[in-house]
Amino acid sequence: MAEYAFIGRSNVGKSSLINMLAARKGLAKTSQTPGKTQLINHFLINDSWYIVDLPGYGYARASKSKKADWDKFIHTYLDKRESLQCVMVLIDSRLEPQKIDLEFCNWLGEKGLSFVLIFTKADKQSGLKTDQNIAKFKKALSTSFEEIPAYFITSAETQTGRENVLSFIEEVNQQFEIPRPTVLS
Ligand SMILES: Nc1nc2c(ncn2[C@@H]2O[C@H](COP(=O)(O)OP(=O)(O)OP(=O)(O)O)[C@@H](O)[C@H]2O)c(=O)[nH]1
Ligand SMILES: [Mg+2]
Repeated sequence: MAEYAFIGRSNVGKSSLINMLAARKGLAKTSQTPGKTQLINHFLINDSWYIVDLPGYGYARASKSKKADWDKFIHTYLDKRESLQCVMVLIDSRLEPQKIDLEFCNWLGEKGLSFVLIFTKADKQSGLKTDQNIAKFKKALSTSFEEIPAYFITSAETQTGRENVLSFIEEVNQQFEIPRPTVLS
């Protein structure tokens, strides 16, 4: 089945967004403390597609070897997973462009992986501030991308963006073809 990976800096709101999209509060475990999600967790939605919750990157208190383990584990998953349709990159809408997020987008671009941007926690500041930060992020990405990927503005608190993200996933699902095993003649 088609799957969509939700990824971003630790504490950006991945698990909260997943719960908001699935309309199930305790589905993915959330926490005020960064580093909550430690594994690749699959959640089956409508018996037809998967949301994938991943551990956050850039967790400042993780040891160097733990960070390296994370990189290997997640990069391998993203690079090799055939049913992965799109990487949903979560960016904190309150912040100016962060190097770690730009680097991660560049890595996805180098690997030729499809991704969209999701600007989270939009309830935390004015719409104007959110728009300014998005404009800056797009500008920073434009130095390495010819085309800027689609983006969404969300809030797990107010449910902003829920319909838009789900419609996007539904559209991609329509195009998903189940890989068929090759029959040897
Ligand atoms: N106000 C507000 N708070 C949010 C929103 N999304 C997440 N939070 C809060 O941000 C904190 C982190 O949320 P999580 O969903 O656990 O973040 P995560 O990205 O899954 O974190 P890790 O699993 O540690 O990488 C929690 O205290 C959430 O309540 C949002 O849209 N609005
Ligand atoms: Mg999490």
